[in-house]
Amino acid sequence: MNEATNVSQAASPQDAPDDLARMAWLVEELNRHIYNYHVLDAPTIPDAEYDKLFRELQALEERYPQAVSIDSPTSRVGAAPIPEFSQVTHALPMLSLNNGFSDEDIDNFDRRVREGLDVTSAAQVDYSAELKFDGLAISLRFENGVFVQAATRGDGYTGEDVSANIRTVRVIPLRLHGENIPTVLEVRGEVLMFKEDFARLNQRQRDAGQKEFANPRNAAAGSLRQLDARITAERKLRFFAYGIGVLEGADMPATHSGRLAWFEGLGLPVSKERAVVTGSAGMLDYFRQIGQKRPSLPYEIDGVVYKVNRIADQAELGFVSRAPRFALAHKFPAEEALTTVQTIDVQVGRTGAITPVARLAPVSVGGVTVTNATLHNEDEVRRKDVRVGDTVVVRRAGDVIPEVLSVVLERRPTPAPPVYTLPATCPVCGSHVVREEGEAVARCSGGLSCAAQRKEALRHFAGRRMMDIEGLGDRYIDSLVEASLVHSVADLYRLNLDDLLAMKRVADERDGTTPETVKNGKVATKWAENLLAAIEASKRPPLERLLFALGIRHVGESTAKTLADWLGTLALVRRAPEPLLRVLPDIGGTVAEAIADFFAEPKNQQALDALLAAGVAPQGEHAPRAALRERLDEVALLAAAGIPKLTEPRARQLLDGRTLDELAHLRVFSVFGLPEALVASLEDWMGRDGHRASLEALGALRKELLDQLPQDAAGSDGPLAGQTFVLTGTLPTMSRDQAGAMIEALGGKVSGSVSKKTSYVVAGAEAGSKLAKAESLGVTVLDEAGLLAVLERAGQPT
Ligand code: 5U1
Repeated sequence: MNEATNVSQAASPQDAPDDLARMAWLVEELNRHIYNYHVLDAPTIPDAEYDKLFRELQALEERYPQAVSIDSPTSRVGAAPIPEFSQVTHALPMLSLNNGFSDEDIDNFDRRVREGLDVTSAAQVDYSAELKFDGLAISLRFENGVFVQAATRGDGYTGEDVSANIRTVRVIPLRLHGENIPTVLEVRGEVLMFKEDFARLNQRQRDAGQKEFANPRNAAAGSLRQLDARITAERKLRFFAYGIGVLEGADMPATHSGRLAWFEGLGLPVSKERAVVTGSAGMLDYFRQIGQKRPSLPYEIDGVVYKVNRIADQAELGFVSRAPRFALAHKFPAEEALTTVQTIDVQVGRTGAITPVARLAPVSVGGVTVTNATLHNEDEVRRKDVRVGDTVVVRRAGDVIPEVLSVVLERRPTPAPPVYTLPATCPVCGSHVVREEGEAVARCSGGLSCAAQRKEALRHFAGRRMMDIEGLGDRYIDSLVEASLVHSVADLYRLNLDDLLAMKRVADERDGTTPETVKNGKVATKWAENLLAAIEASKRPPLERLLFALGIRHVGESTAKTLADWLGTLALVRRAPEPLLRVLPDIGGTVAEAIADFFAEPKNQQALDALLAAGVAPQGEHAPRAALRERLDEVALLAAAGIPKLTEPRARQLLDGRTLDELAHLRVFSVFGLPEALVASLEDWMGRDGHRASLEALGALRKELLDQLPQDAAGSDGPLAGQTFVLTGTLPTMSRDQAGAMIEALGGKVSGSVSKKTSYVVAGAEAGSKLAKAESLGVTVLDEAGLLAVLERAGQPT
């Protein structure tokens, strides 16, 4: 160890103020030259002179290791290799963008924006128009102007810490320029590789007999995700900034275009190919101009991005699911290529959906080798008449699964191959394949007895946005199912160390991957202990994640959230009848039916009971939202009961002071002045499948809920009547839903957007634009403790 050498060589900084001043000057000077050279493309000193200054700084840093500056350019050569990337939770999620492809999509986007902003039909909206870089999204964090961390996008919520790699990217400043530096700034943007740097890298790879990269995007990703940052330092990566995550301690321009210009002033690279355009005509014009320029750009783009330019308007429009309503990616048409179909297989999905897949002679489509393409469903195969042996056009759009577009009939072999038909039985479990009337999709009827469906259900259940069981990847899931160790999701919670070790032994033997150490009698157990710990740690999910994890058809993250938010407990969700589900916001007929069908299936209820018995318990359950009271209107519930021809006005006419319970006992419907067809429909419906009993049960559940809920949700009653709260960010001990339920229980109202009329904004960690808006409007901001104090004062026992 050369610690002793270091000590003897190192000088004390206090003894050499001139050296220290020189070091500081060199750091600043060299960083300025790096910026001029890499960002402005306008070098101001010869390379040899730069190298001389750099070596001088290196020598001084060796002498004064305690005085090495955090933004020293010597740190850009790459740190020593690390064993793995650590995880970074994004303070604000890194969202994705909705896509548009046609002129009509852009017109519709503009129309939705204008409607959302209540802009009159004649008025136009300004948009910031930018390039959609074909690279990797990244978040850079600067504290007091100094670069401290870089994280990949990951799943949008958690990414990987690639700080050491990003340090090597010369165009990224290690210290921001200028005055008015924020205390915290998270810059979002794209890391990419220019076409000429990509060509040079592939030449080097060829010369070294190493694998070439398929395209600049893959090269950029492969270079950034190097555990040895010295390799990243050898690859020329670039960066363009396009957005802001967290910002503290500085004012920002009120338009997106202003912010991009502000970024430039801070020394961050921003593409010059940007513009502020007006209305959909302006957007389409920009798209065409960029389309023409695209081949001559030094980097690859896959479209352009439009963002509503006024930040206040962006805040007003907000987000839907994981994408902003104020932005749209306008993608260039997908790339296409010709190849032949070698065979057609089928895949079995989580819900048993059978998808025909064409296995193709490998072909490069836009730089990526494609060997499989989806044929969607049987009707699509028939419509396109795809047959084994055909020459077909395949299309790849971004990271979407490639698809077969059409058949080149002139090249069909003779004699013509037979027309494709879907297999009658599931290739995995042998159960019948059934296709219900009116459905495009055929399904394996094996349910969870089909290993393919079990595996897919487990994959979904364990996924990061569901139960988040780290380490339970595809290979282990396949092996657990194949070894019959796991039949249902609850079985995961009964696994022990011996099960996992046995499973791995079988998997390794099957794949021929048994490690030498195992052959010599040594068995590694750490991975299995970690996996068991991860399974254990997944037992307390928020209710919405558990609901999403169950894999109910049509229930994505946002529906799961609505169910958890409005109904509050698993017990209520699992017994909620379809009409009750239908009156919840954003839950339509198909979704409500799918949820009710799922819970009507005894096997699913048993699987859920088994999960609870295994110790899985949703966190943060709470009483139903007080606002549910307004939705429990008997007319709305009856109209949502699925009685053919029964509209809401007719339901009102029919009820006319009666309760649902009374209605369920009526025998004659011809006396209410209803149209004949409706009377027939009512009589028919009431006579079937226990409908009367379900109506009765709906009436009883309605009464039960009304008894539990506070009298007035929106607040003419209760101590918080007339007060509106907005909840934002993560509260330390309770979920936003729980907090909302407590507010509503006292007659307060919970709203999603901040206005001058908002009484309080309750802000937790990582609160975003709502907090900023509250501050700008002078609305009182509370933390969790402040909220509890308000509730206590209002009479809530906390
Ligand atoms: N130019 C640009 N690319 N891009 C990608 N802007 C931009 N903004 C993005 C993404 C994902 O997202 C925010 C609008 C959420």
